[in-house]
Amino acid sequence: MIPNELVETLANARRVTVLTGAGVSAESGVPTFREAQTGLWARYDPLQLATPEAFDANPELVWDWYQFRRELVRNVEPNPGHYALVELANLVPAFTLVTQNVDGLHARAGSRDVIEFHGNLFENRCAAEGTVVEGRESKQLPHCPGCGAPLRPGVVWFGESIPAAASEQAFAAAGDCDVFFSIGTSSLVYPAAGLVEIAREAGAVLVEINPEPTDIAASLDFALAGKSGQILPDLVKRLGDHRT
Ligand code: BJW
Repeated sequence: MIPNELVETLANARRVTVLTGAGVSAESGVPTFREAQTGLWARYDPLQLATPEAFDANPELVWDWYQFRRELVRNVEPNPGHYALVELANLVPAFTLVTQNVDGLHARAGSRDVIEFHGNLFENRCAAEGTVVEGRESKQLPHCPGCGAPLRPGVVWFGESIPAAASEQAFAAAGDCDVFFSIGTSSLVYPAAGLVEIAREAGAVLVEINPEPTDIAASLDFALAGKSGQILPDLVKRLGDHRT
């Protein structure tokens, strides 16, 4: 399943950059972004809800959706894919983990310095000023103690800019790596989907891990068709065995 050539490449790599998406949390029980929503939220389209326009039109509805997702994520655990990435970081000289996920599961698994490209589900920001507001967890839509505007989750919605530091660090890491992994992402949402192109221009070996190979899979060096919670632990074991 895992080609020897990939293990060799990783064993000789200086810098490895990994981009993860919702598929990495799927085996923890977090639905992927484009998966059909269930229960109360089945009739809503996540592509419509994850927008500033939806929040402006109905902040209570959007707040409720995020409260539902916060509760869901609080009740799940990182899976073997998350833990394998913690180990991979220890097996290569330099490692950068960029995630599009807002669930914080990489950090809960023990990954350090995770670049959260689309923000964090558990952060609250003032919708008017953009400032982070601590300690306002609430079932009902809370308001900014400073200006009274509604608070919103600290995530990046469609049409919004990626936080500057996260964007700079992620593009720098993609542009200076020997191996670039794209794991559990549909590679449809930009600018995150552009990171692989930056890595390609830098001459990196490109690897995808996804049970449903994406549109870009055929143009990559390795497309491993399978679940990240199975392939990543195997890959880390093979790399560890190769080192000993
Ligand atoms: C498994 C698995 C298992 C299952 N193991 N795998 C260029 C071209 C075209 C459009 C644009 C462009 N540039 C910008 C745009 C517009 C837009 C965009 O990309 N739209 C596309 C829909 C076309 N981008 C933006 O608006 C971005 N902002 C921007 O560009 O601003 C520019 C600007 C400049 C100046 C001023 C102002 C603005 C922002 C994008 C923000 C995305 N935010 C979201 C929501 C976050 C909050 C929340 O969660 O509610 O981020 S959208 C959603 O998509 C979420 C995800 O992080 C992101 C990516 O999704 P992901 O992770 O790929 O998930 P899925 O569900 O799509 O795929 C899961 C995959 O896992 C599948 O492939 C499965 O097969 C696989 N899988 N089980 C491994 N076990």
